[in-house]
Order: sequence, then structure tokens, then C-alpha cells
Amino acid sequence: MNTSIGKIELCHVIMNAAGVRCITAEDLSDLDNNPGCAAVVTKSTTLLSRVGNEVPRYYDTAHLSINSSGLPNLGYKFYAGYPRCSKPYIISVSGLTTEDNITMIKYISWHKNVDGIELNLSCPNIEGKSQIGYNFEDMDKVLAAVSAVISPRLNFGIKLPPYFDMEHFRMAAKIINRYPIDTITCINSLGNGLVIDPETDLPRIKPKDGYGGIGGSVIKPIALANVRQFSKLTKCAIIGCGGITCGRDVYEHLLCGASAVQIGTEFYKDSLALDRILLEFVAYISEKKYTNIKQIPLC
Ligand code: RRO
Repeated sequence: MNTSIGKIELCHVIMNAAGVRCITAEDLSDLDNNPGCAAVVTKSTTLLSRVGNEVPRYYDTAHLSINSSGLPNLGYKFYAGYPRCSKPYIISVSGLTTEDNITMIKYISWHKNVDGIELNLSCPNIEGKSQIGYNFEDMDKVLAAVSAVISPRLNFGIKLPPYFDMEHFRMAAKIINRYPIDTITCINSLGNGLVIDPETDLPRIKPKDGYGGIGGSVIKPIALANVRQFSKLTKCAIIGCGGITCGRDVYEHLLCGASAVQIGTEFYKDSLALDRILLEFVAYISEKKYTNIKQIPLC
């Protein structure tokens, strides 16, 4: 069930979403040894290491998660220097400024152990910073600056926030189509949701007065709509992300035009989820008599 996403060949369609079980060397080594994970994606990295926001900063129910992790990571030099993985290695980059993104991507471009960058244009959880993907002028400027420095050897990926308006899909795609972007990961969590505990009368998480990014199965329809739109409006390979809990959800993302998927909340809840979902996906498409994911139609 091999696939390709831009310049990267994968042995199957599933990988971790940036942020989940991918901060430390031990996390990365576990992902490298996990057959359910076709590529290793790091936590979004910044110029300097960060401890992240105050806790509790994560909460989940059967249907949703909320997080305000606040970019806890070990700094870009740690991820750039991580030894060669046995599978494709993608560094998620989330600079606090465009200059930070340029510094990190120039440095990473020299490292042959890295196969791709996933430029995060959609972190919802930094106090005082808005999501770049929601400001089209800023998004255009960042993409122009990064396109000028990224090595053409690297897969150039971006991770978008969810859009909800047809004109916004068109505006984002028009900008993306000006740059040599290989892959789009859609979507990041739905920014600035609020989950309340009616027992304590307080928000479930502490940072930012309880506001955080929403993930989990409730976001699947939004994710599928974004995957479908960007697969229509751009030539980029699409990595679907959002609401995947079982093999059939993977199939739905592929029906909408994804070439691979990332799994966040379900993998956070269960370290064995990727393997299980891969087995379910393979069984599901075998039942449908597909031998190759290219045979899966578009919805
Ligand atoms: O670290 C986070 O709080 C975080 C990031 Br960078 C992101 O891109 N998406 C998210 O839900 N949380």
C-alpha cells in the first residue's frame, strides 16, 4: 500500500501528526520503530527550546480533544541533528517570526538526514500570535521568504488551519499556487475552542483562559472538506489530518483526495493506534478489492 507525497515515497499511508509523541529522542526512535508509522514527523520546532504552556494543557473525551501545548520542543538544532531514520524524516517548523523560520529552514536544508519540512502556518496556541494561515498577506510573505531559502532537495510542505468559507479556500490556494510547495497537510486543530467542566464551573485546560485547539472525531467533516478543496484547487499532494479513529476514516480522507494521512488525537490516546488503524484500512480496502491506493476514486 505504498504512496508518495511530493518528493517523498512512503511504504504506506499513515504517519503521526506533528505534536503527538514526537518531542524527545525516545519519541522519535519509537516512531521510527513503529510499523504503523510510515514517516517520522517531529513536534513543531522553534529557534530555542520551549517548555510550553502551563498544565493542564490537554483534555479529551470520546469525541474531541482540546490542547494548548504552547510549542514545547527541544529547539531546531536537536531535530536537525537527530540521526538518520529508517524511514522519511519530516521536521515541523513553527518559528515565532519569519526570520526564525528562515534561520531554521536554511540550517535544516544542509542536513542530509532530513527529507522534508512541514511549515506550520496554523499554531493556535501562542499568546499574542495569530495563525498565519488566517492572514493571507502574511502567509504570502512567509511563503515567498521560505521558498527563497529552502533546499530543492527537501519536500516543502505546509500545514494549514481549517477554512470554512469557499472564498477563503480560493484565496489560500491562489497564494499556495505561486510557490514550489509539494505537500499540504490539512487540517491543524480548530483554533480557540473552549471545553468547560460543569462540575468545577471552570475550563478543562488552564492556558489562555481555557481556549485551545480542538481535535478528535468531531472535526472530521471539516478536515474532509479542506482536503477535498485543496486537492481540487492546487497541484500539491494532500496529507489529510483530522478526526481519524479507524481504517474507514483513512479511506474517507483518500476519497477526498489525500495521498496519505496523519493521526493526532487517537494516537495521543493510544500508542498502538497507528498499527491498528493501518490493519483496519488494509482490511477495508481489500474487501473493496483494491490492490493499490491509486485505484481509490475521488468522491
Ligand atoms: O503546541 C501547540 O500548542 C500546538 C501547535 Br504548535 C499546533 O500546531 N497545533 C496545536 O493544536 N497545538
